Amino acid sequence: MKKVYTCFCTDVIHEGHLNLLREAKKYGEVTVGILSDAAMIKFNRFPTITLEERKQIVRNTGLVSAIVIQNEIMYDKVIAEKKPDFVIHGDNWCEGPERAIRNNVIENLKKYGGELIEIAYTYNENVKKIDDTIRERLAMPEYRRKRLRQLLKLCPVVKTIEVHSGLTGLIAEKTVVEHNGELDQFDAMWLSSLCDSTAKGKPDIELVDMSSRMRTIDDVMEVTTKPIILDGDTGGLVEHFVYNVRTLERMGVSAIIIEDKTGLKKNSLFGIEVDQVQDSIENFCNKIRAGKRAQRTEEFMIIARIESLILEKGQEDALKRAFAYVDAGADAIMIHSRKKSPDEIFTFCDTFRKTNQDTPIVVVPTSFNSVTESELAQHGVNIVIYANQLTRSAFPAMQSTAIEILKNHRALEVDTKLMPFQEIIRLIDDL
Ligand code: SPV
Ligand code: MG
Repeated sequence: MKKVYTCFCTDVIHEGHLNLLREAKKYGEVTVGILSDAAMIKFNRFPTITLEERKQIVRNTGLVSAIVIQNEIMYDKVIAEKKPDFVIHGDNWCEGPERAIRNNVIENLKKYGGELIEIAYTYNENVKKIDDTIRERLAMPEYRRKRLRQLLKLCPVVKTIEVHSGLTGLIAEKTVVEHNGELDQFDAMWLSSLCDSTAKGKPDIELVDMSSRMRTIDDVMEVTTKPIILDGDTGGLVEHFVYNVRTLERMGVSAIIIEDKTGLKKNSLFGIEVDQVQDSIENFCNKIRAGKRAQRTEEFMIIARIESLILEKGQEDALKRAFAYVDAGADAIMIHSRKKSPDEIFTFCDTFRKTNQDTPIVVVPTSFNSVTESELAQHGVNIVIYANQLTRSAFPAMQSTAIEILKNHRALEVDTKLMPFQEIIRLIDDL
């Protein structure tokens, strides 16, 4: 009997999968690899059912001889181990980043003369409906809210990108990159106060109020499924904060980060160039406690952001605050710095981790941007936020286009720098 292998990363078996398995059976004994959660989230959607359940739905088809777990996106290991005579796959992986997986399979099969069989992917109304239903499920508050905690268990670093509109949400949602034979995508979205304010032409001083921020969250949520971390500025008055926690939780936001400043908040990247007042440990702990008491699910996270290094109060103050905020119930801490070098962040993380190995640490490497995610992870960081780079790249591009049109009194000169309008139309999904 010849050996046939295929890998599934799906939460549902539809007629397309059944077609593929029936076809596979014609070639021999079929083994199905179930892609692990950690591998699946690198290029696909977050699973809505467990690995065990995914195994079960494949077993229930009655069409497979064996099921294995495939832990890596690329097939090197599984093909070396199983030496299948045939790998079978739908022909929908010839375009886009998944092409890298196809190339990898071809390379591996070539080593011993294995063969790739591609069958026409089943596109029809029913399959599309099933696909849409899963996508919609992922966008629902009860699925989205808990996702950050799930990611913290799955990923060495939760890679988070700034969003401030439906369009930037789509970029965070859909960008998958193939680089050096690996696929990757962002895990979560950061609703930055700086960029949300900037998009509205306003300063980052808590002037854009919570109702407006929630409007932005809603725009992002309409077109995405990934979890949202809200930049909650200072959290405002305790009496207001508790209401906002409930609302955000109900909307399906996963976490709010509040910073330990009081009075007129200014952006941290100004540091001590402007007047900024740090809150007392006691007041800020009261705010954290009140927020934790107000929330209704176990899933929502309140993350305490420590501004001691920004305000040049030193490591000791930062650490004292970190431990106090964790004791008050903070689900994670964020430590911020505006130094070019990541050294003060490393020192803080290393010292904090000597006492506390569990509380997630969040960082925003805007100034210390030479540091890599894996270096940060080695120092115990769990969430890395790219807090403003989308806004900072879009603004100069738009400004230069405006200048060129004004200079030339027509738009021809800028055309080569623009996304073709056929593409921008296709960016938005049809219902
Ligand atoms: C933001 O993105 O609004 C932040 C991060 O709060 S920072 O701008 O670095 O303060
Ligand atoms: Mg902010």
